[in-house]
Amino acid sequence: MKKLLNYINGELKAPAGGKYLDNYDPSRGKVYSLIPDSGPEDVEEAVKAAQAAFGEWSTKTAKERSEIMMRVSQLIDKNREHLAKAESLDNGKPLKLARTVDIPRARDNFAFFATAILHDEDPFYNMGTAGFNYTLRQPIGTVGCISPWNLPLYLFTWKIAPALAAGNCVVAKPSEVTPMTAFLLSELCIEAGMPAGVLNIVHGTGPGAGQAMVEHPGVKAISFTGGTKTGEHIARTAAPMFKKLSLELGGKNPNIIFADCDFEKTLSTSVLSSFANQGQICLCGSRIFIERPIYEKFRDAFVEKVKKLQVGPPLEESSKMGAVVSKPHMDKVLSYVELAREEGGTVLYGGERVPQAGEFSEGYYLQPTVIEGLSYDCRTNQEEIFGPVVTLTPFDTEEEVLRMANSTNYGLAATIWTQNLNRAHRVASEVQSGIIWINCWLVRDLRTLFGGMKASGVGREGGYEALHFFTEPKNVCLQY
Ligand code: TXE
Repeated sequence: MKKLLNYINGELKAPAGGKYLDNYDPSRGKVYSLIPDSGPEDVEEAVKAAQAAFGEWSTKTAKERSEIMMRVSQLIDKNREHLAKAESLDNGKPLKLARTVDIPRARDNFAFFATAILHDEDPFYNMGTAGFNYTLRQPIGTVGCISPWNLPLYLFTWKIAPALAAGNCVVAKPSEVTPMTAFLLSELCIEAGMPAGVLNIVHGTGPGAGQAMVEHPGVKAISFTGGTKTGEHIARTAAPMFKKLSLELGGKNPNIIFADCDFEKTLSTSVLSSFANQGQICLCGSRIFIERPIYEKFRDAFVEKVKKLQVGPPLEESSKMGAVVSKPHMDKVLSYVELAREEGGTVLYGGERVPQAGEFSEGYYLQPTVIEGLSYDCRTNQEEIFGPVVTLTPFDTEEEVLRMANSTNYGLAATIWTQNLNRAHRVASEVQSGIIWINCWLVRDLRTLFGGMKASGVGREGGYEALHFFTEPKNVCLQY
């Protein structure tokens, strides 16, 4: 059984306490590797290594840091097939998705921030004879990056890359549910010649290694992506220590479809925005609101398309959906389908496990599920399910759909489908979401800001927002 190792001070090493956790292959429902169950001792060693490496790393020129980070990006690209297979096996997502989305984005995360630092500018305010002001941005020091299981390497590198590029040293913890590609990244960093201690990867549970990172006085900032409940807990721990916090949390995103939309494009994209990655993307549109004149036409066409989605083993080319990430998560998603029935919903399609043959018979496969007939304010429509489940709700007016869309505690993403651009901009300004797509979904430019409001998080990632999060700015005023 493969045993993963921590990456501390440039070396791959076992956890101090010698304890390991089972790591499951969700497509077979079987343990296929072991990961370090690290604790405070391992985190302490990682923080010490980061602190020791900070002086040299932070005083390298942007070009020097950029070159090392570009080597990591190139090695991710060179090993992309191996990384994609590892990601698919670890998370349960179709290989095609890992190959076309997850791994290329991890490569691009490193490349984007490695080059962004070669071009960034800071303000200068001239006061004439009274002098002038300049903004001096400096790295924070040792920072913590904690990431979730849905887009493992994609989100892990999206935190680590800007932190390193800005001159910080990092202690990072991937989700214990999907640790494999983070471990493989360790090996690539060693091959790339990343100096010892600049990046440290400590595997383990949230309450174990994660909590120790958040509590450690040497970790000066935390960038976290995960559940809202966990984000709340981390904020409570870190706030009294005045650590900088970036929290990317859950979502319950509205997909608002007006009658004048481009019907075919709306239909095909909505199938994707509902069920990509088995609905395990914080940006998925899980509440679909359809203007009444096209409600039945859209509903029937949507269900017809959803029925054709092939759910199967992730490595099979025909699989459009793979397995959800774990048994507990599968049970959680199924419990919400039960709740929807209790709340008066009608399951138009799905709601059951998808039996698989042979070695996959114990995998965690769920049907894409479409439900109608629920009130907009019931629990099914208010709580994050984070699985292949969407609800359909008709609406008659813009005011009504905005009231329903904005009724949850979340505010991460929204999609708007209309060809009336006045209405598109009006609804975009009114909907309480931090990321809004009009007539498209998941179109991404890494320069753009990323994040949500309300219970979806605090702060923004992406582009210069990320580099600014990972630096401390000073205003220096000089009179001469
Ligand atoms: O997240 P957790 P999970 C949502 C989704 C999902 C729920 C829980 O609804 O069902 O969150 O998912 C670490 N101190 N999203 O279990 O528990 C943990 O080890 C420090 C939305 O993955 O929040 C992991 O590395 N760290 C999200 C990371 O936090 C702690 C994507 C996320 O774990 C910790 C994924 C602690 N006390 C889930 N407790 C999105 N917005 O994309 C846990 N962790």
